[in-house]
Amino acid sequence: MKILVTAFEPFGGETVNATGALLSALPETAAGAALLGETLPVVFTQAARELRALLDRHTPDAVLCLGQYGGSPALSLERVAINIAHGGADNAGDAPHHRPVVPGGPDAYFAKLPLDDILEAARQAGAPMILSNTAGTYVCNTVMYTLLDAMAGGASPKLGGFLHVPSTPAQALGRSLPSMETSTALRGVLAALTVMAGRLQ
Ligand code: PCA
Repeated sequence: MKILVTAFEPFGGETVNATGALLSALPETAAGAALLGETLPVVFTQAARELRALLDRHTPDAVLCLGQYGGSPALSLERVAINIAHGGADNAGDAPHHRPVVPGGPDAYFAKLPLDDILEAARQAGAPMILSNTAGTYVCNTVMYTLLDAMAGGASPKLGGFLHVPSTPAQALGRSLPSMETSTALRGVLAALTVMAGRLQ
């Protein structure tokens, strides 16, 4: 059993992405599932392309994509991805305006995750996690939409979804920005992965 976990490179002028430390801290397995860590670029088109290539290369049984959302004080488990790429310049200077992620694709996809079980597992692990009803319209939403579109088209994962994580305390220094210690965020990520691995058995 293999679970692909993706993180992102830094963006928005920052030197780190909170998901990078999480990826480095991941154990090799969770509840019997091998964990494969990969980092995606914060570039709309390239991130989508690389994610599809990773699905082909690793044929994972499940995928959990991680992204940083600096405005949230809690881990945010995303319910839905929409077929819109819209926002300020990505790391390659692309600033899409109301552009579909997949031309002709469905308006939205729901996460293929046991949301309630993951929220409860995070609560028991002592990691603040909420259910979010929007992953935004930036690169994270594009990656979540692309993942679920690939799954709808027959890609290998049986489970897949997205978790936004807050900034780290180091990123929030001197700013009025909520943050979460990586150790706390990691407990939430591992809770999610453990639930996912359990569902795959
Ligand atoms: N967060 C951005 C893109 C990369 C990341 O870590 C987002 O929320 O779309």
